[in-house]
Amino acid sequence: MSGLIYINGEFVPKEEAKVSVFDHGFLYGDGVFEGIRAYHGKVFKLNEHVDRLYNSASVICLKIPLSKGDMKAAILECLRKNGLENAYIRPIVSRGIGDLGLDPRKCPKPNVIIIAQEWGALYGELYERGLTAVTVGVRRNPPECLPPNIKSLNYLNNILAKIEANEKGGDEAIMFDIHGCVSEGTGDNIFLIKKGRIITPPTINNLKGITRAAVIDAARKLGYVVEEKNCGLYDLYTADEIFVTGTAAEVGPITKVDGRTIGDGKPGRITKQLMAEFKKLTKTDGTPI
Ligand code: PXG
Repeated sequence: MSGLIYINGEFVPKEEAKVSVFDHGFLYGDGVFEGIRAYHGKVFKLNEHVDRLYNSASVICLKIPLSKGDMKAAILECLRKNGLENAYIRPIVSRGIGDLGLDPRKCPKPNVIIIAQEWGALYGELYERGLTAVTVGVRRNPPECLPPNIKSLNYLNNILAKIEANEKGGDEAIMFDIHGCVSEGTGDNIFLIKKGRIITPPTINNLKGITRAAVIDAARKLGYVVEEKNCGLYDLYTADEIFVTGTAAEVGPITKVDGRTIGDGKPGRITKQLMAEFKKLTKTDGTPI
């Protein structure tokens, strides 16, 4: 059986998986979600993703009507029901049905949805060649307005950046915060390497990426120095290597930024080592389905 979607405790065929037009997730982007992967019959970093989902929900005062344990069980059940071993999993919790006013108090019952489907490598042959990135004018939401740590259903900030990158012919956008510090990509965190040291922005201005944390951990275990510090446009242009990390992107090498060649224009040595290390982790780690 394939194409079964979990909605509020039931599994329904995807053609019948529907939510109301009065759901505030649809009307206002009021809700949270996660993007998780399963590799080789195991869910990668399941606990971390479920923790982040509940943290995102708690910041927007959304009470998920399921315990974390039940949420994990539902995710695993969704994979089993769909016969998936390598998959992308998207749990979504929306504010639920309300009226045409934005007040969340009018929404008594959140909707909990889990979609699971097969998914391959996001960037295809670009893992060998390297991605072309472009910096964009649109700035990442400052924490004072909407903390970028919340994985919310409102991705317009990132979508504006993606539109700009598409216009400029980039595979991915690099966003800055309002102070001119590098923030992240539209759906991934960013790392620079300079003279053998690995640098990534602190998570005040970006999503606390789970792949980011796994890669930092792996790099430190390999003996690399990893620094979490702010960097700017100059640091990008003069980096020896750049890569992005994300559940979708995995570890993706960037070989060009705004037309400047990074390093020798090929995925760098340390980047390739971390790509291999990450692949190893996805083979060995995870919660069995
Ligand atoms: N920053 C942002 C803004 C993201 O959306 C990441 C960083 C990386 O976080 P993780 O925890 O995944 O390492 C993300 C994650 C999609 C898709 O549909 C996007 C993400 C994950 C999965 C799918 O484009 N973004």
